[in-house]
Amino acid sequence: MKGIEVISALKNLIDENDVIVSSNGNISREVFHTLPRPQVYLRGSMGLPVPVGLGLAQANPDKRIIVITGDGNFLMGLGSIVTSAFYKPKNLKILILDNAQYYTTGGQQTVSSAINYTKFLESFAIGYSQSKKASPDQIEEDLTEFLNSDTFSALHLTIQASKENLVNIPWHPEEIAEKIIARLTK
Ligand SMILES: Cc1ncc(C[n+]2csc(CCOP(=O)(O)OP(=O)(O)O)c2C)c(N)n1
Repeated sequence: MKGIEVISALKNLIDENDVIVSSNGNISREVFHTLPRPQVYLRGSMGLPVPVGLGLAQANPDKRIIVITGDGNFLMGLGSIVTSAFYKPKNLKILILDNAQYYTTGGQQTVSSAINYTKFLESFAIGYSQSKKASPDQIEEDLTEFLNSDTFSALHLTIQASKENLVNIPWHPEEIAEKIIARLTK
């Protein structure tokens, strides 16, 4: 499956109580073009989806914070998974979409293949963790289980690199922040 197909499968599983934090580059574009707006679309700031998600989860315990991150972004901000595992916010869900490359900047290889994600995530005693290949027959069930588990959760899915050429998000970071603050403080 492609990342955009996984993201599309989230459409029927989320509601207005959920806040998505998407990693910079292609994933933010896919989220912008596929899911209800506004969400926290990171732009430029690589490595920050998990730290931003953790902060939002701590500050908004009544909301479910769903981080959608590429493997490059996840690996760049790796320390924050340890901090998240320490605090274990039940409302923090981390979805890692692993295409083994920095697709956004031209497809350079990441070091993701060096990691056994099953063992890696389990080693932090994350309440719910899974690592598997995204499959059309299973995706809805996998996402439902991941989102509805009553613990801090992580789901690592291997995906195919996208081929979409989506137009960039037309909102500046300041605009994104204003819109999301308005949503969170409503
Ligand atoms: C600190 C920093 N380094 C490099 C970049 C350039 N950059 C933007 S997106 C990206 C790739 C992100 O890779 P990944 O999270 O795996 O997502 P994918 O593009 O594969 O969907 C890179 C290298 C950046 N924005 N910031």
